[in-house]
Amino acid sequence: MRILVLGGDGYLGWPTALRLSWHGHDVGVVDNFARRGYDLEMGVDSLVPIAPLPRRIRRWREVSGSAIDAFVGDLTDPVFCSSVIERFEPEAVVHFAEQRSAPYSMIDRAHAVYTQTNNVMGNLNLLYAIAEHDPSIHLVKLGTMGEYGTPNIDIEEGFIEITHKGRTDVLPFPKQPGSFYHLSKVHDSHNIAFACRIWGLRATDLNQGVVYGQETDETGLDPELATRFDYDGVFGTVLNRFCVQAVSGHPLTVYGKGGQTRGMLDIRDTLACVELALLHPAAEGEYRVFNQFTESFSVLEMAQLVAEVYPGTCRIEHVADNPRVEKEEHYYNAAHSKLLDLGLVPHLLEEPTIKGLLTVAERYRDRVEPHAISPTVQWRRTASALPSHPGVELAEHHDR
Ligand code: NAD
Ligand code: USQ
Repeated sequence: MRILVLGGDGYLGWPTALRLSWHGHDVGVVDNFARRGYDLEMGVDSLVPIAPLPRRIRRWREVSGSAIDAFVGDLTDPVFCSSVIERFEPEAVVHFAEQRSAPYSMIDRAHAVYTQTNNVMGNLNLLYAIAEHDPSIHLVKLGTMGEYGTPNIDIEEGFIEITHKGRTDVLPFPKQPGSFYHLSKVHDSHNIAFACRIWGLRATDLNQGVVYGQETDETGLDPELATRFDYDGVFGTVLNRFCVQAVSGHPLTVYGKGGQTRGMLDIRDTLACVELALLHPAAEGEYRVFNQFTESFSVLEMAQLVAEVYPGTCRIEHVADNPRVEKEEHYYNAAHSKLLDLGLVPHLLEEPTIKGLLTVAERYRDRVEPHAISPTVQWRRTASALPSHPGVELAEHHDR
């Protein structure tokens, strides 16, 4: 299959491109290096060093004998977006290319506007490019479990049957996202569903949970094939952060009570889920939603797991003043059977996986910037919370 991976220089896009190439697909990657730019803005870097995209691609050709085409440009540029679809002629597009940090989107007005502009506009340009060049292209779009929020009822996979005043319909599951970033994904989902309905596009919206892990079969073949590993207070995701905190002697930062429960998955399962969606495409005109996670844990449970597995001293600290506005204790039961039905065999969060993550963190411990660990972005807009982040002034003036 000819597959274009948008965001193919990122944490998940790069290893996905390698996996698909390893499995014999013709792969192209698209990226504008925005993610590398956020590192410069934040004054941090991936814990695991990552090679520039051209070098990664060269190394992959040497290691695997397979070529990956690269297209450098911005999806918010409609001309670029359209020309990439026209030139590569993909049968499927995997769309990872968005600003994906909730805290980054909550820094201030400029970062919220940037996040929603980048994500919603890029996705909309892509829908037009597909509709205009080849509506049979299967769009596999990365959404997020955070679109649903934490309602006090079971979460279904995209849709819920509702009976209201004696009439029944199957409708999109209600969305209660918790950041301007998560909201951008809700807007994307609506736009994709609409494009499927009016233009007959085919799309799979993968509502993915929080990803952990860093190594995959293919990235492990050579250090220059490594994918990034974020641990900082803005881009680091919770379990990856806890492992880096453990090896650097920092208390594990559980925000508030720690009863926040999230769907989680191993990075290797991200690759498997995306490939399963590609191999079993949506039908013409179909907009379908898969909840892409394998297990649920509360934040405190994850901290306890890391503390139990880490061989040294490890302290859990409840950050009393949770920087986010979120429920710290809540009901959580989300369906996630569709990918299992397609054959997903999950990697579960067991001791060897946590040990593997701790080993990666230990290997690069000298690169940890202690100043980057604590959370810096406040969800609340109070006078005392401003200015919340060193990036604020620059971004306010330039509007990115
Ligand atoms: P990432 O930031 O590492 O990768 C995204 C890539 O897209 C980056 O390389 C960035 O430069 C590129 N990009 C961003 N905007 C672009 C644009 N306008 N044009 C071209 N390229 C652009 O993020 P990730 O962790 O790999 O996440 C990938 C996707 O998966 C995102 O859409 C994210 O919302 C979703 N997701 C991630 C997680 C997670 O835990 N990492 C969980 C659920 C969903
Ligand atoms: N948390 C802590 N301590 C920390 C970091 C986070 O307690 O040091 C808590 C947060 O308050 C939150 C939970 O852990 O309740 C998850 O936070 P996170 O930063 O790991 O994840 P989140 O902000 O939700 O975003 C990440 C990815 C995003 C993706 C999302 C999937 O960055 O791209 O969409 O996970 S989901 O959470 O299912 O929406």
